[in-house]
Amino acid sequence: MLNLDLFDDPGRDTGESIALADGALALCGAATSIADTLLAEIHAVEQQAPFRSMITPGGYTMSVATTSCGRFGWVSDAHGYRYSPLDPDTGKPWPSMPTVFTEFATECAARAGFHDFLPDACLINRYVAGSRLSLHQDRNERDMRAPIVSVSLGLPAVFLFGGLKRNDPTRRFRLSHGDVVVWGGPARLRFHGVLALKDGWHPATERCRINLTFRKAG
Ligand code: MD3
Ligand code: FE
Repeated sequence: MLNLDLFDDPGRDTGESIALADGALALCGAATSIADTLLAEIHAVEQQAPFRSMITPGGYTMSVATTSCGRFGWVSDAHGYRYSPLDPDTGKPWPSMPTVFTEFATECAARAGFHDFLPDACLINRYVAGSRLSLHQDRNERDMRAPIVSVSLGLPAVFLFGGLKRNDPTRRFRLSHGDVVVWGGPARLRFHGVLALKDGWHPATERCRINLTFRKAG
């Protein structure tokens, strides 16, 4: 995790926690040792619920490919963004949330002061070179008191972190393999996005980046 507003700080290393803002805590490298386990579970999920590029309400095809697991999955189409208990591509429920996902998300949330976080949705985003996520808020979850826990795997990305209004200034952070960020409280509704992924190769994911976001959707 590197704040791109600052010069490189060799002190920012695995095991450190960095407050990015009030309510946003980065746990640097917290998922590194569990990454291969998480990736094996992601491969099992995608056998049942393949990655696909959703259509935005504005009619654009997303450059990020998504799938989900858990009681609810995130879907987007001409009607809007929402959570659904069924995968629209298969007509079946989303794959269940692997126990290791739930336990890891609960533990990370607790480290940030959010105790008893029990996610019921895990959105899995897959980026290839050029994939990006434009500035948005996550506001389709029912209970805004619950945080979102994000886990970055594979190639690094530049994350844009704005304010509560779309035109507020943004800061940039590099999210690297194994970085976990817990977003809650006053940070929960801040605008954020991801710049276009640069081409590269990572031993864990080869030419892509995968981001998990654990949510309480229902
Ligand atoms: C800040 N995903 O799926 S994770 C998303 O890297 C999403 O794929 C990005 O934004 C990704 O909605 C960013 C970091 C993140 C997730 C949720 C947030 C940051 C957040 C919610 C509120 C504030
Ligand atoms: Fe988001």
